[in-house]
Amino acid sequence: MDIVTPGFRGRARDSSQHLPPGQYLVHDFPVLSAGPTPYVDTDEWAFTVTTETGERRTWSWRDLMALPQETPTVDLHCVTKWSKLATTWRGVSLDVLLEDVESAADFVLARSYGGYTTNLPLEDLLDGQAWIVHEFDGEPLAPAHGGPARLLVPHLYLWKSAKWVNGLDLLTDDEPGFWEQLGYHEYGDPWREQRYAGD
Ligand SMILES: Nc1nc2c(c(=O)[nH]1)N[C@H]1C(S)=C(S)[C@@H](COP(=O)(O)O)O[C@H]1N2
Ligand SMILES: [Mo]
Repeated sequence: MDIVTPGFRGRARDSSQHLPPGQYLVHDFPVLSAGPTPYVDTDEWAFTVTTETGERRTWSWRDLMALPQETPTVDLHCVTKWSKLATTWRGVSLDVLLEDVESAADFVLARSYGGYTTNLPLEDLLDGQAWIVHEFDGEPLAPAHGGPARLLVPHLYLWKSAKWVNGLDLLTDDEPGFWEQLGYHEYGDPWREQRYAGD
């Protein structure tokens, strides 16, 4: 006779240990955009890395698709306090895209179609921590969530994951992006609750 109640196993999947301080769990996928959704055709889509010396490297959609693809499953934490756990994406690691780019820069300003920007240290994009993703949950990424492609940097608050990304400027000096200029934290680590400048 089996005396272990099946439901008891649920405890092992307690999600609270995956929630940074001040966050709550959601099961839907909220849309947060500071402006209208740009609709970018993949025929016209391009992604450009510009180094601190002005050298440029551009990938077309076809170029992006030809690179090795990864399928990361990650937790998302928005500064407005919702978290969504175990989301699955598909895209190209920034390690692959930046492999042949020569740079001594320490900072990055990510740029998007529509004009959004966000800044982060270059090292936070490397070593398997960030991707340019074009699928969510096995489907092409919806425009509202940043399709055709967005940056995904899940270890930082989600405003760092620029939707509709079209380039990275590699910079010697840090430069605040859209939300960072409006008082949000320059780094944005959810586990240290770095929501606003000075946190
Ligand atoms: N281009 C662009 N990227 C963006 C934003 C935006 O307004 N424009 N909002 C950011 C914020 S504040 C959050 S929380 C996430 C929301 O992503 P989602 O709409 O897919 O949930 O996108 C981030 N990336
Ligand atoms: Mo956000």
